[in-house]
Amino acid sequence: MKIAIVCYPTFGGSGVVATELGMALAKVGHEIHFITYSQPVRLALLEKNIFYHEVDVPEYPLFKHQPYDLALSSKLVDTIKAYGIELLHVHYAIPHAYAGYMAKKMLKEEGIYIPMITTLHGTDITLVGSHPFYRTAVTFSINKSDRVTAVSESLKQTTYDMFDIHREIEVVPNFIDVRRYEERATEPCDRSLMALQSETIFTHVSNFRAVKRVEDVVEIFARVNAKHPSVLIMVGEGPERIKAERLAKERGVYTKVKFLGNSVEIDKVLCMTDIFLLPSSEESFGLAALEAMANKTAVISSNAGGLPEVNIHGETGYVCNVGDVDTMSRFALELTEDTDKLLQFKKNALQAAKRFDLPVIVPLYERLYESAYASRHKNQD
Ligand code: GMT
Repeated sequence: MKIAIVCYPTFGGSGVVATELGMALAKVGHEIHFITYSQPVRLALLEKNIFYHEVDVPEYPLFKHQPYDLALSSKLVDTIKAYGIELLHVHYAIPHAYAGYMAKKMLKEEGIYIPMITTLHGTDITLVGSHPFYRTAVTFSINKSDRVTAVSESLKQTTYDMFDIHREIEVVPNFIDVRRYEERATEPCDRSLMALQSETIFTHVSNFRAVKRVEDVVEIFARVNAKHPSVLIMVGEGPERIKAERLAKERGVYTKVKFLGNSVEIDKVLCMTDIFLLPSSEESFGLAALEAMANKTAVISSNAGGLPEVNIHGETGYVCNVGDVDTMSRFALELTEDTDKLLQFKKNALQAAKRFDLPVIVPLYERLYESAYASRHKNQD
């Protein structure tokens, strides 16, 4: 099938999922067209069946805000016609589902029927989409999509709770390619690059937005480190990084916290990690936790959103109430001191990650595409 994928190309879970999905679909013979404003960070362009079309938004002095959704819908129509694309999959409701709907309507005028799948990723619903300035258009474009998916049961329920949605939302979780991690397992994982033999390695990966609660990460680490010497690796960039650095200084652990920025070596970091910390106040799924688990890392997370669907309390790590730094620190210390349990949790983490393996999840999208395509003439209101 010829499929257009629209996503945010920058570092961030929704773009990563969309890119990995497109690359996996291309490998099994689908023709994939990424339509974004810059090249997605994880996209390998020189691969069979992969095409990339950049959306350009020309500047004009009259505009206070550049009309990206207008440029995107135009680009969608032109690309879909030029390449004979059969289906559109938009990731992140804002503004992609809205622009996609406009493209559909324009194409219909020319007798071209394009089904649109919208995948909801989290903040497009919980943070941005529910804002009163966006809510009406987000509700409309979700209701007008041919198929809607959410990345967890939790996000599906939240969407029904927050919006007036009168259509089916299917859950298709985030995924990882377990084989890729298993192949790499033979590569040496040099912990001595980051820590002493006796130290436990903690890691956090995110875009350092307020929802990630990066100060909780530093606080948990500082409390553990006071009793059991450890190292904390912080991967990512974002507005809250400065607060995390400040707290690390105040708590006297600055030299033990390594801020790596937007690293392209996340897997190398995760491979040497013992415990992954994700205390988010909102997390529709927690792809970062899943990637950590595939790297045999125990996870201490909050119970926000879909995290309890990924991290299994008492088996792959611990799940605690948002902001309960006391309990998270207690569990973290317990694992640093009980190496047998830590080892068991790390093994369990990989097993649990296999529930979300690529060969399990990607066919769910393919089935959805097939059924949407088969009924494309019916859903063109
Ligand atoms: O976590 C972020 O802030 C990035 C965000 C995104 O949209 O790029 O991630 C969201 O989508 C991911 C992929 O579906 C999920 O794994 C993340 O849990 C989700 N983030 C939040 O809900 C905060």
